[in-house]
Amino acid sequence: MKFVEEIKALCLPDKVVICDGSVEEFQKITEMMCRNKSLIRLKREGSFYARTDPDDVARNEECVFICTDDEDDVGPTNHWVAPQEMKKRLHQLFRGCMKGRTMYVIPYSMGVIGSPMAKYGIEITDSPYVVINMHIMTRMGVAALNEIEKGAKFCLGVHSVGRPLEEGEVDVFWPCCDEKVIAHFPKTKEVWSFGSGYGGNALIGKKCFALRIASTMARDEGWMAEHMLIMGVTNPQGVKKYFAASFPSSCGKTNLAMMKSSLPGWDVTCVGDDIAWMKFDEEGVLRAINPENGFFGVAPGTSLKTNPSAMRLIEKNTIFTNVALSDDGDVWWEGMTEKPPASLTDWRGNPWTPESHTLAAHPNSRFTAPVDQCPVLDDRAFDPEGVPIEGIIFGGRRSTLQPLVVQAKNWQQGVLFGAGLTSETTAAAKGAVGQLRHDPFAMLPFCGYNMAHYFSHWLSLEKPGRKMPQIFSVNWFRKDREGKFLWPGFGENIRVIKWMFERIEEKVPAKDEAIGYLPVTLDTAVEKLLTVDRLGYLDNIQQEREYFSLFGDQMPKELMRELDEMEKGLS
Ligand code: OXD
Ligand code: MN
Repeated sequence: MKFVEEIKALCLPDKVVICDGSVEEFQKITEMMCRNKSLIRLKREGSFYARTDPDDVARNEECVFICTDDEDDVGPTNHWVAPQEMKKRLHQLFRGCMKGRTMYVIPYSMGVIGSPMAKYGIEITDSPYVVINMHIMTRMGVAALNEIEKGAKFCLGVHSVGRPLEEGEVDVFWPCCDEKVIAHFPKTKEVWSFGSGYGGNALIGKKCFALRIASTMARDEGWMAEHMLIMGVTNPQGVKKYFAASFPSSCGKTNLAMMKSSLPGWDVTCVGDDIAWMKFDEEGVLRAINPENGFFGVAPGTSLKTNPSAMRLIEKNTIFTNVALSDDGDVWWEGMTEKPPASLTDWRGNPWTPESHTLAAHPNSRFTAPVDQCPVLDDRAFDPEGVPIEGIIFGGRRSTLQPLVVQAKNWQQGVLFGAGLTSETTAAAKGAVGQLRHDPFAMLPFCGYNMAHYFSHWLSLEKPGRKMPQIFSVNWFRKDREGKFLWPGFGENIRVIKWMFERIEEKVPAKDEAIGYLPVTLDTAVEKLLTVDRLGYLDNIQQEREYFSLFGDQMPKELMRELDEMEKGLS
């Protein structure tokens, strides 16, 4: 592979390893990392612990660039740099950046190898942490390389932590660099990521390829690459429906995807928790796959109460990053147990006790665990044709206004639900937490092209003969005046899903409101969550208008008309 030679000549690593994806390879790298103290073997079977540099704990949205010939192609919500200019900067940054390190070449597949919906990638990295995470998160190694050698197209990712080692220099436990750049080239399907080892920045298969680059491919080829979980829901009669649900980062996708239903006879099974690739088949059915092979989940808040399946998922073969370490070589995080252990080592490596005034685990600490260990894995999770999606859910973290659940009256209104998604920011990205921001389709950090064109793409998917899924919006996060959550969430969310399921079957009535269809009643305790705050909504519409004006004349007229209709209905 000529490009490997070229990248080697640019980055000047000491050694090149072509990864085969084997268990032995995983063992060899983890052993080497344990020896050099960048990884700690845990008491849990086959599990490890990594601690990052305190400044490399989340996605760096400010450092993400989309490089296209025409600036209009990326729109006002992305950072644009001309390809030649970015390549010049990258060549300076990457020159000699792997000195003293090993350069790993990782061939991988997103999706089951051979699936008509699978796509291939090669990530070149100097981070062994990235290699062991890619082992879990993707289908990597010989089989993927075979497909590429047979001629399958692939996305090339070049990644460096950006910290060359001088002769004889001892490495730090988490090498990274203050200067970070994550540059995407949709035309050539290339990603160059420099300076960070954090998952969302460094595991190129995930956000960079499966969302940013894939969204541009989906636009060109008529499919969808979405920041969505995929779940199966079975009712007491044994009828199953699949839903895809879009929530911003760290808003409970993993919990919803593995939910333990509180309603007898209703069951949830998991296909994926973060990304969905979806395409209408010849019968007009929307088919979805989870392109990932692992979960890169947020640890804090995960417990036997909130997500018992996730707790079982991570019992073995899991990499934990930035959680707290217990004295007996296990892990802990806020929310795992009601009472914290008497003594821990925190995510920064300092001694910690319940009297400490700091968090033991970083709020964006993570677990990386294999999909096939999920105890509620759907029996069609690896179906190469994908599962049929009948419902699409949009949800944000909003303490006010947004009712518990609303059903869109038609596809167009549903697209407006997605476009108008706003949510309070979380620790998944660097920056302030808890600030309300527009996050259309939960894709603000992940859409690889002009968001207004993305809205048009969604609108264009509705075609005669297609079985369009029903679209819903939900909000589990409404609070009362005292700041207490009004809805119990977690396993109780099944009551909302049941309503959606039965709406799809046209079995339950609904209140017809300007903002969509609402449940007549779910149960008296939630009445407050099912009323429409007319004035609040009118104000919200103004804010949406203002936000959409950012896109100027690129904004699809249909969505603006939909907004006008809603406003008229509320006045
Ligand atoms: C993730 C994210 O890691 O959205 O999934 O940040
Ligand atoms: Mn995500």
